[in-house]
Amino acid sequence: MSAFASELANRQPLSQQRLLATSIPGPRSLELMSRKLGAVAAGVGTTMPVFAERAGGGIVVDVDGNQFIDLGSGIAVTTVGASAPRVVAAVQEQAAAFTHTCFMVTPYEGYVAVAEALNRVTPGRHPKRTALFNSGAEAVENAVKIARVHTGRQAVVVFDHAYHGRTNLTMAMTAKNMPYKHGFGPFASEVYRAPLSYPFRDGNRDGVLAALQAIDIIEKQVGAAHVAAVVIEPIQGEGGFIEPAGGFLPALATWCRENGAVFVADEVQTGFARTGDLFACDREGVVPDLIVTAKGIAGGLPLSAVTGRAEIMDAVHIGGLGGTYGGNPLACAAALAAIETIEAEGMVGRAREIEDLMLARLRDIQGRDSRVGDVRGRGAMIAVELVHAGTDVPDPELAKAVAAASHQQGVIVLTCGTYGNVLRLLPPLAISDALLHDGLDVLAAALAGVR
Ligand code: PLZ
Repeated sequence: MSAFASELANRQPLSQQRLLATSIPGPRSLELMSRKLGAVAAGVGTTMPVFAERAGGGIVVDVDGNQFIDLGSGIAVTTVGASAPRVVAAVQEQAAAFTHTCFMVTPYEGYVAVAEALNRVTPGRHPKRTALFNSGAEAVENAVKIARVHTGRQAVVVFDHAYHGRTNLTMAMTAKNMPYKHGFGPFASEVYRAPLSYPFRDGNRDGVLAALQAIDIIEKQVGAAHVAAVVIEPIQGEGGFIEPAGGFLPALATWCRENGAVFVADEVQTGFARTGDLFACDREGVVPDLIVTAKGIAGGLPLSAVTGRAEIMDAVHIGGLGGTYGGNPLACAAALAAIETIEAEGMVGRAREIEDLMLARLRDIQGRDSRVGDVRGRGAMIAVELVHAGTDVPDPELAKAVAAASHQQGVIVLTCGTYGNVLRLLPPLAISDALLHDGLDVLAAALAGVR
């Protein structure tokens, strides 16, 4: 064992409690932040004012020894926990064997094993194939490439409030201008936007009706014969944790099947037990033609995938898909360990327990505070939409103030939403109930403290 490996083995497990050792940010974080300002491009922002040193379970420790409750999972990535034991061991072993050969040059088993695992666990029992990439955006782009070749069509339909990434094609697919698109045009063509079912704001709980409205726009403004793919997040992430009304997704999937379009589920944020199902599509039994995954797939290592019907995936000519790092061996080892962890630790069930705990606490707060317009979400993907008291007018300043106050008290919480007025809770599934309660106490106090 190397000195470093034995040091790691001897490390104390992280104590699972919130701890404020200094003011937030502490002196070492302040120093690092000033170095960041001098060295890192200004366009790369940070949510928290502190720098991380260690993380595990439901805790992130900063460089000043403060321990934060993690209600963000690095934006829904460390679902199995940061430094989950199986992931750490698998990556260490793989790093010692080889770090890279390039699958397109000298293939290796890990990539194939991840493809087999994804073909097994994603919705639908039909023959499937998988291709691996590095980021969510890259996988979304590849899903579009595959759908275009398979259909011989060009149009891509996306939805209001959608988020699909920051590359040129995915910026076009993303709805929100600031900060994602502002000044970065021109954007890719043949991307069309349809209305989304957003029960809190459109007041319509009939998902089939909402789907018919979207389909009407698709047929009238794009033309069914031109649609290569309909790409949708089953529960929207950055757009505000918007869960479409029941029936919306199945109706769209059916329309795609009847009209020769490829139905693509972007499960980059919702995948891998996050929503209390292995995939969010599972809840209504929707079987997407292609499913895009990333984030929770590999316990924090960069990996993404497109998985789908063999006849669609295999439509692309040899050499048409790839990339230097796609399916990097360390990331593949991590993914196999993360999937094993989710299955062995019963993490789908754990996500449902977290849902029950968080929804009960948040609905209680909602009952006492008319600035909480909506509490929604599934599993460990729960949102609080904040509004001006008693109205449905978004209150982004309140969301910002509550998040900042929570950060000061040692809780990592993120905001999202087209209007920036949604607090989103995305704890790792490895978090304890005690930490969740403590984190929600802090959140409740922060909300009560901002008037
Ligand atoms: N599709 C549904 O949620 C990434 C973005 C954070 P990448 N969401 C976090 C930020 O501000 O950049 C995301 C997603 C959905 C695609 C993506 C893109 O995934 O791995 O960030 O490229």
